[in-house]
Amino acid sequence: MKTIFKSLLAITVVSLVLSSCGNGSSSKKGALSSSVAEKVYVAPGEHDEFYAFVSGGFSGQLAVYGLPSGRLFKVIPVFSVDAEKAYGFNEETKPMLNTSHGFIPWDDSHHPDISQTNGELDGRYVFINGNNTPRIAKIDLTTFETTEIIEIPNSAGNHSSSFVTENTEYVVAGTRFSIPFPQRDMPIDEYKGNFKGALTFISVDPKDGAMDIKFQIMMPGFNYDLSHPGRGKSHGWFFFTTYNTEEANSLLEVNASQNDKDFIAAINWKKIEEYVNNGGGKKVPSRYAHNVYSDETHSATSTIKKEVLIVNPSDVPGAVYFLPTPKSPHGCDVDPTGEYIVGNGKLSADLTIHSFSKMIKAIEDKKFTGEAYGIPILDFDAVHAGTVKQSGLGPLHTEFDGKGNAYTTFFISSEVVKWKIGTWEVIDRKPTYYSVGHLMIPGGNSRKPYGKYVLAMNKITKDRYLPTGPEVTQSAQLYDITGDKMELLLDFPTIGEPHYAAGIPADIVAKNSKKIYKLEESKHEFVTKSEADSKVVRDGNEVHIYMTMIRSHFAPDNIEGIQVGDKVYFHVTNLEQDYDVPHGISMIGAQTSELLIMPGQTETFVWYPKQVGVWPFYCTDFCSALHQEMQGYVRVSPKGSKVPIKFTLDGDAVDAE
Ligand SMILES: [Cu+2]
Repeated sequence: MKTIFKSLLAITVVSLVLSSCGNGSSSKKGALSSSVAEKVYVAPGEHDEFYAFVSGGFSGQLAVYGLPSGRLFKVIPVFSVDAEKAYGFNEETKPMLNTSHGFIPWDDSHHPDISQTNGELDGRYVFINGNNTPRIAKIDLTTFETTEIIEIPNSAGNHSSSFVTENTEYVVAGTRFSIPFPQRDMPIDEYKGNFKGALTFISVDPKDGAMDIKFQIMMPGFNYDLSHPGRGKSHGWFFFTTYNTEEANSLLEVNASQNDKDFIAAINWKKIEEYVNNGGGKKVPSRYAHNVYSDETHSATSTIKKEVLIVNPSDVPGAVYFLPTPKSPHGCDVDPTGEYIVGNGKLSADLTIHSFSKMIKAIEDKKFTGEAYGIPILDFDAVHAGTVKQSGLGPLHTEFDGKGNAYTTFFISSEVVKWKIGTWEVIDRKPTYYSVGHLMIPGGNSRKPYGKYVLAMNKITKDRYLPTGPEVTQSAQLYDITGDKMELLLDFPTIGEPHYAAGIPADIVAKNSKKIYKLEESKHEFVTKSEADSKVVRDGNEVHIYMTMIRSHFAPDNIEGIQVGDKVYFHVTNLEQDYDVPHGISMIGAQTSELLIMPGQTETFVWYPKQVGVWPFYCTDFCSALHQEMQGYVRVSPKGSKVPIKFTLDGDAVDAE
């Protein structure tokens, strides 16, 4: 074992040194050649061909880039508060970050996946997982906003998530860490046999996209690393890589690398769905939050759910099998035809490919070599389709171009390797700068990949950009894959860790993009639909300001009668009904962020005045030539003062009562 680690380490060092040296003249030639520049140049005012939704990793967000330009369009806040957009700061979105552990302002987001119809990208939603406090989020691609988050109970390190089946019947989440089930106070060294791994199938309503946990399969206490749905002939199945089939609970780098082979778990979810629909499974108490944002009320609600349906795999014969796969497999990828399941053993130099047809035959012929916790282990030779030999070091993930080729990343040898499905021969390899994790081909998770580009997402950039102190950017690299050989076109920096991405032709999404929220349709509890309706209302020590904003003033803009110790709600409606005219508002001393309010939208922040005086507020989004005039004052009197509530509308003073 130790020798393997030492030699891997030695090769890592050598390859990093080599790739650093190679970063001189040869790559400059590539990047500066005019034909390459033309391929990524999107002229001013023109649009990119693809959207790329790139995970922000430990930033907890999702970034939207254009390809091939690599231009950043938007950072969509998902699992982390975002002061720029007031996500998690305003009263409307705070419930989105509620969990069974209370309000959680951050998470680690990893794997975006786009909704599908008939195995093809339909561009309605992007789903993404939060690893740390297990959650799945849904982003609506008409508004590019997070509109639903569901917490995953009985789960931890939610890593083999979030991947959709070919009609978006389910978005699936698998636990990385197994934990006691039910969760309880117990000695950690009694892990083996007592900890369980939950694989969670979240149904997605075909009409409105509403998510709900349909069932959880309670698997043996392995680590479930990544997953992919079957498609085409294997639609109805889902595949998960496992590691730590040793069920070690300490020093996993050694203790979880003992078995020569771990497994890919093959789950016949259609069979389990049928079992559940016929009353199978057992409801068990589990607390988890389900948070939904409504476009009608511009507000989110959080509901704590109390039970979940658990399925024990040995209760559904024929639904779950293990495919032996060498050396702690990480990536688990299914080709566009649904026939091949690629398992990348991260401690192996080879890629192992299983055949779905052979798997079905082996199941029929009962070619088992044993069982684990009642789950049959299929004979390796009976399911094995082929091996890509000595293809690189540290294979992680594979994507497909839809033309019979696969592309696999190698973390240790820092490269993307192109190989042929069926002959398993390596066709091409190109270095990445450096230590690539995932890669993405638009539609690469579907039956119809758009095999024009591959995007490699790198963990280390070292000398690739101007230095910015000890912390330097992470990056993505774009390759043209239309020819036999891959061609590196572009490097661009990313936010957070560009963990994984999902890409889609822009024309599928752009036409549905919403431009404004219609004011007359707003059902926000505190909407103010015209300036004349603006008001200030005191209710005990709470004050509600119903405020409007339009170029270039607030109504009301002078408010008196506020007292130290009050809780002041600013409910602010943007009356604009034009595309791209947001306004912002911020209040001195407010312990929250600004609000950034889209046309027709209402948002709320709370201000606790602590000091007597006259305090200004202003518009934070440069909205017009008179943006600097867009301001107002709040007069704060001592607690118990006799100053009445008073405000100005259209320059005239109005008494509240
Ligand atoms: Cu403004």
